[in-house]
Amino acid sequence: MTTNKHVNAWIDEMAALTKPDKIVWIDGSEEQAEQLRAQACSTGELIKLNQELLPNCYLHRTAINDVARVEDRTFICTRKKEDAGTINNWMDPQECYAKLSKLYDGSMKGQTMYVIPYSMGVVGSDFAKIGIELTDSIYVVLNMLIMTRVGTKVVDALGDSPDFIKGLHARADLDEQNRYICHFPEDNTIWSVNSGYGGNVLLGKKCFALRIASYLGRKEGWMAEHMLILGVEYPDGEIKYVSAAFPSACGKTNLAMLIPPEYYKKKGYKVWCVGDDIAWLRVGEDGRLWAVNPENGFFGVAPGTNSKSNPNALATTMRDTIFTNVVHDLDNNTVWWEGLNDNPPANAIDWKGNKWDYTKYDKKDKSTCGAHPNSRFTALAKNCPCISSEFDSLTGVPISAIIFGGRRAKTAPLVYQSRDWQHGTFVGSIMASETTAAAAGAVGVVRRDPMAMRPFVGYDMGDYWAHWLEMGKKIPNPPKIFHVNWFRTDDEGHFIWPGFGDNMRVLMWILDRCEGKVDAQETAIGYVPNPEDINIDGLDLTIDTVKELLTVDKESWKADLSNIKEFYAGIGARVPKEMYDELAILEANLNK
Ligand code: GTP
Ligand code: SPV
Ligand code: MN
Repeated sequence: MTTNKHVNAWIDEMAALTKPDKIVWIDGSEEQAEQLRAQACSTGELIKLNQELLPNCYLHRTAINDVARVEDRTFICTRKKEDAGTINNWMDPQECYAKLSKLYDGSMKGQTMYVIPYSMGVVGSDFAKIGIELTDSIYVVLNMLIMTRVGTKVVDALGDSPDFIKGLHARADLDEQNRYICHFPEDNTIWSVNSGYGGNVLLGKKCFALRIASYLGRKEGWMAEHMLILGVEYPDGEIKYVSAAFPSACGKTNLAMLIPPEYYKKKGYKVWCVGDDIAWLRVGEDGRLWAVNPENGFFGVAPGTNSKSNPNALATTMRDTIFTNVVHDLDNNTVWWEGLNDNPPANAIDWKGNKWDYTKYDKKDKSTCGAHPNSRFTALAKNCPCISSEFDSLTGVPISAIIFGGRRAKTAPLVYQSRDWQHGTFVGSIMASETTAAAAGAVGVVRRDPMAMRPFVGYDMGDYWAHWLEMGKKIPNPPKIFHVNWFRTDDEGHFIWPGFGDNMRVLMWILDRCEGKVDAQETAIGYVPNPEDINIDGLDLTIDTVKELLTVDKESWKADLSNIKEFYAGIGARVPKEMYDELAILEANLNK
């Protein structure tokens, strides 16, 4: 398929190691994809769903021990340990290659190795970067065909260049004890073995577009971030764009596709989705920060997605979609998940492949769920009703505001604004959130997740903050930086803020602030809205509740300080001095 000697030599070497019976190039054609779907259905790897109700949709179930990213088995392999930083797991590259080579050795015997040439970003654009993933999994091939731009056009764009990211994936035995997701940023290489799940194996996504790309971005002067991108269209047709970083399963897909509340809809406001998970950002010639979404589809959380919470996401999944680990409704050969509606199927198979009795389903006991809490849909961006006309733009979109956020039951107010870029970087650095099912491990524990990049930064976290500060100096007209929290709860543990589409009310305050159209109160942590400036027209919510949502409780912030200090100390020597300066300002403000 190519005469590129770098590509061919590498494939030969990987094939000699994994020993597949056959090597098949993925050309991006519909004929080939269709043939692979048929093959996967014949072996049970995929289940073809009701083609009238869900055209070109399929269901896949992963191994029971393989349902989420595995952060404790994810490694950054730099020659110097310090360069991987204290937050990342590290292995010496040579040691790691040797260790994983044993696991890969002969792992594709009797199987086919698929070669997936893909581009992150529009093929041939200045933003785009090319990867090649080798895999023994048709499921991975079919997901990559949705999530990235794949095929002959990518091979042509690469030409004879050695500039591509080499990804090797083998399912091997799906052995948890020997599962490894390893990154070699100094060699442009990713090795993944013993998993068949999402972020562990779709190597263009977290592995390349965040871990490797964040490393490249620092070297080359741009940023790779765990951010959605959306555009708010005003009644006069002008569109303003924001990007937002929330940790995994904290609302990026939902915000990116939000439907405006009646109040705004009637006036003619619209919201357009550019991306739901990853943004690559560069300084434009006009001195603003410009963003593209390097992906081609959405790998979204299924549970909780319904016609009220996220109708656009639901509509996107009605065709050309692969569902993973959701409930199979046998009566009409469709899918179901918790939070889709109140009619769980009576005749159903759960995510583990067992008969599922919905009458035993108890909302409070996750082990009775029919769909895994981290079950997902892989859907094409172009099928999204609110996809932005700039989705395929070569230059991206100009960003007015960057928004950080997390799941905090108390402490963080509904929204606040940082004083400037440096303070905004600090606000990102102290982000914290309750953990979710997107990663293996305990759920609901508060942990620091700076810029939502804790699991995804490909180098030292202190250096990463320094890069943010550096970038701030290079953007003559930088976005303003905000922090939001949709997840404050009352004493009974109910969310106070309605969230979802109503988050637009907060976005409008943010955009008004960017244009200096609205005042704010200066508090210890930054600027907080005057309660009457959050539009609650049509909401079943009083101004007092808004006041409550906006309170900055100094005592709980003070309690957070010691945790922040510990966290900074753990990151170590490379935390920039400016971050400690900001910490000192926060402490002084809280003690005033
Ligand atoms: P990743 O794909 O893992 O990066 O997740 P994400 O950040 O895209 O999160 P997503 O939008 O899929 O939301 C995850 C969960 O949070 C879902 O169960 C949603 O229903 C819930 N959620 C999203 N937005 C809101 C909100 O505004 N309020 C509340 N209460 N829940 C929300
Ligand atoms: C996340 O966990 O942030 C995801 C899903 O977007 S995964 O692709 O598995 O990383
Ligand atoms: Mn994500």
